Amino acid sequence: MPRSKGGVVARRSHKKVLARAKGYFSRRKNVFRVAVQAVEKAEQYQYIGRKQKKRNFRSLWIQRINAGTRELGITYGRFINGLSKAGIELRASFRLRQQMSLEALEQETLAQVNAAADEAALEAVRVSALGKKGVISERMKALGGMSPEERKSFGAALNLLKDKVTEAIAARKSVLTRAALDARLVTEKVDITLPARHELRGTIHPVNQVWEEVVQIFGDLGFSVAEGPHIEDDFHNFDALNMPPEHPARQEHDTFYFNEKEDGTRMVLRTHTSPVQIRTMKSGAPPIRIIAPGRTFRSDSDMTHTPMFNQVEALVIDEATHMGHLKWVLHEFCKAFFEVDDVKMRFRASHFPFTEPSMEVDIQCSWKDGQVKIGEGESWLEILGSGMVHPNVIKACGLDPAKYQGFAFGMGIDRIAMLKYGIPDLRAFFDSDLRWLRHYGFKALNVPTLAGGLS
Ligand code: 2U9
Repeated sequence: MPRSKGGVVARRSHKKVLARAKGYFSRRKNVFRVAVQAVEKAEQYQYIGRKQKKRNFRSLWIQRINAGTRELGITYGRFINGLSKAGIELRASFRLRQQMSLEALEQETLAQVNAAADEAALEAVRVSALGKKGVISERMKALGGMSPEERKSFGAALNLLKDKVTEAIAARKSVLTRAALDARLVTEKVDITLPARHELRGTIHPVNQVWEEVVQIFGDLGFSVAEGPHIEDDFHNFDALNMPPEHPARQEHDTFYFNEKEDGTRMVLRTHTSPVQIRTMKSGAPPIRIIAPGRTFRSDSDMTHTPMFNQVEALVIDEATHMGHLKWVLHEFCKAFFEVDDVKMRFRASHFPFTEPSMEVDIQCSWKDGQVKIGEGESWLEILGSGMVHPNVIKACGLDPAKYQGFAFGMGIDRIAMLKYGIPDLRAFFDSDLRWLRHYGFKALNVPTLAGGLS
């Protein structure tokens, strides 16, 4: 580096030299000589390239501060903030230095972005630049310790840099994503000659299938579907149905009762769907023409009884309904359900508290090789109970039995499913055995309709 024109001052008075070489206070000759040398050396460093040297020195200084603050576990930004809080001013030239180094930072970061070979590498570059502790983010943090003017200019440059880097990352990302996809398309091939994988489909449970069939048939006969709660009170499950407290069906061992409430009453798991008809009669005026399919519960378990079973009951109430209507509806139902042209039916006198007269209904069948066939032969099979609704029941629902009368019947959905589809053991219905379900189940899309066929 060329020396400044000033050069070494050749001769000066002792005093002047000593004043320049602070600290050398002595008259001794050799001390004076050392002082002269010190002054000479100091003045030799008045280079023309002093500014550049200063810049280099400050750059080094920034790096050292950075390294030092990181070692202490604090960020550069916090350090600068701390200085500012402590009232220590940093010279503007130092800030200028920071601003100038953004260009280098930009070049370096963009080079890294473009050199990223895959998405993971690109993400690493993004984190190191824009992540929480990334170089750009750290500089952002340092803005807090600057004067408003410095913050304005340095902040604007920093934001510009951030935008450039973000854009470059996005552009590189789309290139890399496309390249990754292309690479996958080259290596991954779909072998369309492979046989299709067998799809395991569930089946419709026979109870649901029969339920739908029954709804279809009665829907066609003009009935609508009514539903009600599984947990009932005594009135809807027993009292309104003309079942006095001493009736055997109300006994503890036949019925699932809940614990007593504070008022001494207790709820019950409905033992039949009849409460649904009671609720329908109470809430709407006749004519009534409903079926009530649903779950019912009784404390019973053997080959033909399960504690939960499904029933469908029907109720028709009008001013002139009679037993002829009941017989016709049941005959139509049996023909449609068992899919036969005709079937003989037998009405046997019986007793139910809620109907008077009451009848159990049998249908004609034949037995061959242990298999039952409906609509032929000389045998009879009981399939349901029925009757004309008891006047006490009509009265309990707020209707006048002198004006309204009707019929009702009930049957087990599970039972008629067993009969129609030759299923021997009722208990298997509720075992959830997949082999059983696959064997007796129905295809999901074969929805039963009268037009398309029930089964
Ligand atoms: C109201 C009035 C009368 C419904 C009826 C039967 C006869 C009957 C059983 C068949 C087999 C139930 O599933 S099963 O155990 N049902 O025998 N049910 S008459 O009578 C009613 C219902 C509601 C208001």
